[in-house]
Amino acid sequence: MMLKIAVQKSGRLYENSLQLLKECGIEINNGNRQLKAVAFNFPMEVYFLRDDDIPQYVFDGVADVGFVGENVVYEKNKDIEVVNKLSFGRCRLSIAVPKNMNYKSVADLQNLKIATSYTTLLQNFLDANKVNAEIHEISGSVEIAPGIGLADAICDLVSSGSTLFTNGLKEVEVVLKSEAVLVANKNLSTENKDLLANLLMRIDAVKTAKNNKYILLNAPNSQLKNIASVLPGMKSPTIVPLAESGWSSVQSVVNESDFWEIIEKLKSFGAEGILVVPIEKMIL
Ligand code: PRT
Ligand code: ZN
Repeated sequence: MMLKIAVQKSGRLYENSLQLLKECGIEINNGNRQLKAVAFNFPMEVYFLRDDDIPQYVFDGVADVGFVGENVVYEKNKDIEVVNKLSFGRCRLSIAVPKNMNYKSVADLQNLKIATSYTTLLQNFLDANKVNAEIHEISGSVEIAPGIGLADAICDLVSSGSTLFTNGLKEVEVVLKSEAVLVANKNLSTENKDLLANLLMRIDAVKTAKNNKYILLNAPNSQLKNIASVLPGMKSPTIVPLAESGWSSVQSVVNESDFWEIIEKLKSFGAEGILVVPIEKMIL
């Protein structure tokens, strides 16, 4: 039994997809860029495809699962399952207009001609906002359409916004926020469901580890109660006496999001020699 996974063959998702598999302990040799590769140490076969084709291949069962952007998943609208968000490939599908246009609300799009490669998502957005506009489908270089008189506005992916800026456009509506996701066929065999569960457990361990840091510090024993109160740890902090009497070493795990706030409090309670270490895997 093999779990067949579809990965973008080149482009913005390629590196991160292979990196994630690697961090999950799954090694693939794609040195000479074949279309298909077998993992050394996990029953997995990797298919390298154009991202646009991945939803269809997963729907047909040619691939069991795949890494692809939500923008592609929802545009293609195949009956497949989104099983996990992957925290890379973040972008948004947005509507942009020439920067000198006096744009006040979505009603200003009425009767405009909008160029996009995302006709389904754009049509749904316009319908939801009761706007009538002409959708002009183009497959690439959407951002130049207003400049050459092909359209009045565009609907395209944006990340930093610099492409819009250099083309004299401004972002006015967000149609969809997107990141890379793991999609799966809805009729997997029992064996492949088990392999997918194993893969998901590994992905979660990698993601959780990235959101947490291991912290070690020295603290005066008189302050241990205060210090323990701000350190959650997996269960509770580990406290070990130091050779120097009256002092202890405290070890714990803290979340990235409240990291600096915790450091401030620890310092105010007299913590010294604070070390912060990345975590490779974290299984809760
Ligand atoms: O050959 P293939 O069809 O597989 O690749 P592709 O050219 O269709 O896709 P690719 O590699 O460009 O993008 C793959 C996926 O990456 C997309 O489907 C998104 O899910 C995600 N992603 C994240 C992006 C961006 N950020 C992004 N900025 N995809 C495209 N862009 C483009 C955008 O279209 C525009 O041209 O980058 C430009 C805007 O970037 P900024 O930084 O100037 O705003
Ligand atoms: Zn594509």
